[in-house]
Formats: sequence, structure tokens, C-alpha cells
Amino acid sequence: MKENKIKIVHFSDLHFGSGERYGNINPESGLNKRFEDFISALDKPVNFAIDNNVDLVLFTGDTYKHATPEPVYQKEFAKRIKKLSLSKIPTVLLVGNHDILYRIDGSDALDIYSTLGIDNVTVFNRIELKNIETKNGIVQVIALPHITKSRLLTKEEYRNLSTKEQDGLMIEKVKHAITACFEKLNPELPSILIGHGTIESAKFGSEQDLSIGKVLSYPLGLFADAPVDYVGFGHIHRHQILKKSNPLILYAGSLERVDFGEEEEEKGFISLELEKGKVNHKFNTTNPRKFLTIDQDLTLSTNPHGDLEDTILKNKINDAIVRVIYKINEEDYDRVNQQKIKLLLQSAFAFTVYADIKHKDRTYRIDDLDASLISNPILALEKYLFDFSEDDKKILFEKAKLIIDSVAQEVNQK
Ligand SMILES: [Mn+2]
Repeated sequence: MKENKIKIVHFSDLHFGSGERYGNINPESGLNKRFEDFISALDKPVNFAIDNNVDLVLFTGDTYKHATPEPVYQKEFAKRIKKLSLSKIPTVLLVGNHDILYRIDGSDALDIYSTLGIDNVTVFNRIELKNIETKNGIVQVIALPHITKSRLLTKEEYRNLSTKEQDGLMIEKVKHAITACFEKLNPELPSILIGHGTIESAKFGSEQDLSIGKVLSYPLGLFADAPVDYVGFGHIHRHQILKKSNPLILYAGSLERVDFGEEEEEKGFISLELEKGKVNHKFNTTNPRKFLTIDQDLTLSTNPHGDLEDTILKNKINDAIVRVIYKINEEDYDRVNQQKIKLLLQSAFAFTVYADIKHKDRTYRIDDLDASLISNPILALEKYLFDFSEDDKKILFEKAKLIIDSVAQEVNQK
């Protein structure tokens, strides 16, 4: 009998255009060197799929930093999709929150692939079940793209509800829609569910550069008993497995690190072997760019420059994105030669050096901020916030007024 294992590659959260502040322009290509890192990260799952002659490629959303990407980001993504298409590998693209433009037209950054009708490419922008034909048979794919309130609810439905009630109603609707898909599944054929969103028990990564945004959070129970062979999610950038089997539920994670918040996170894509009722998976690293923090307290050091140099030399900084943070006493500040430290870091991909100065006398004086203002806390606060922006001041004043009023009320009641 013919062996019917279906080979799948699943990757997610590409985010072209992100993290470029750590790269400069490559004069030969004209591209930001960090963008080149992101491109080579995308090449890993794409080339793996072609080299291993896989049957199906799944991308679970967030293609770019924004839903209005610069042409160069679109071009480099399109080249790879074309390569998969020409290799006749069915490729599924799922819409993530960063792909959606919050306008009434409801368009998204992946629309172009369905509009042009690219061979072997399927875009999912709503909850639905489609049969994807592969060279090893049909795979039933249920898609749960990023859900927006405006696509799921009518104004009448949510007008009088709190945010929490709206979320509850949306989860009910999603449950209803995916249950309807489950009922349509042919139990003889392999099936998967792909999603873009937050599942409650998942651990967030600490990427700071990309606002994950306030999105709906699904209970794990929504998928824990799903009658499918695999549940593959995107959105959270930290790769993690939420359920080991029946069905396997995981986040593929993103392909490259965006910032120092992801220093410790491994990055890669998932390869799968799928049969009806059975799935094997493997995490494949993309060998992402290394981020390295060198953090040293020199406040007790008798030789601060030498100690900092020694620490830097102990680390592998070649081709890494490095930040050096050293804590130093104010009076010792000149004893570290930052120029020399920077020379030591020349082999890094990028670096920053930051002195965290410990001041001898932490109190400092602001003109006119004295005891005479004790009966006018708002005026005192205004003096204290002299170097804050007008916008920040306004927010802080509003909060301060609430606190002052409530304290005054308490005092008056006594
Ligand atoms: Mn996302």
C-alpha cells in the first residue's frame, strides 16, 4: 500500500520590517542588514519545504510590521511565495492582526494573493474549512484567522455590552463557527486547525518592539478536544507546545528575534509528518541573529575599565547584536574609556554602550520647589515635573487630581 504520510512545514510571524533599528544599510543591496536577516530566516522554511519535497506549507500570519508594507517587503515575501508556487507546493496563508487594515473595506496585506489567484496558494481571511489537495492526498484545513469585532458582530449585538461581554460573545461565535467546521469534517481524512491569536494558557514572549495589541484570548478548551490531528497557531512569538497530543497544539513562534526581549528565545519553524490520527513534529532552528546583553556592576571595582574589558573579552560577540550596560560611581565615570570599549566591540553586528551612573547625592534641587508649596500639591507637582512633556504632564495631572481629591475626601470624613 502507498505510504500516505503528509509532510508539512508550518511557520509564523514573519514581521518583515521589524527590528531594523539594530541594522544599518548594506551598501551592496541597499537593504537594511536586519531585513536581510529576516529574509534569510524566511528562506529556511521555504528551502526546507522545497528540498524535502513537502506536501503542504502553512503560514499562520503577521507577514509585515504593518498592513501597509513598503514595496520592498512585499517583493521579498512574494519572491518566496512564487518559489513555493512554482515548486507546486500547496501553500496556505492565514491573516494575522498585523495584516489587517482597520478600515471598513476589510482588506488585508494577503488579499493580493487571492485576488491574483496564484497557483497553489490559498488565503484564509475568515473562519472556514477548505480541502487542500496535496500530492499525498487531501488535508482538511480549518482556519481561524485574526478575528476583529467588526467582522464578527453587528453594532446592534455589541452596542450595550462591556468589553468583557463582547469578548465572551465573540468567543461563543468563534466556537459556534469552528464547531460547524468540525461537523463537516470527513473522519477518514487528515485534518488540521490553524489559528492566529492568543490562547489563554500560552506564555507571552517579551518582544517589546511589536505591540501584540489587545486581542481576544481563547480558552485552551476551545481546541483541546478538537477532532483534528494538529492545531498550529501563530501570534505569540515564543515557540511553545500547549498540548502534546490528541490533538497536538502549539505555537510555531516567530522566525527571527525582534529585540532584546527575545534574547533567550529560540527561533524556528515546525516540520510535521501527518497521518490520519497521528502526527510527528520537529522544531527546526533558523539560527537567528544572537542578541547579547553584557551587564556589569563596577561600583565596587578598583579597576573599572580593566574589569569591563575582561568581561567583554569573555563573551562571544562576533556578529551578535550587543548591548553593554555598566553601573559606575559618578566619581569613577572617567575611569572607563568608552572609545576603547567601543573598539573592542567592532566585530559585533551592532552594539550600544550605556553607563548607568550612580550619583553620590541622589537629592537634587528644583528651583521654587520648597515647603511653601505644601498646601498646593498640584503646583508642587507641576514644578517637580518640569522636564516632562506637556502630554505626559496632562495625564499625570489628571491622575494626581483623582488621588488628591480622594485623599481629601477621606480626610474630611474623619
Ligand atoms: Mn499577531
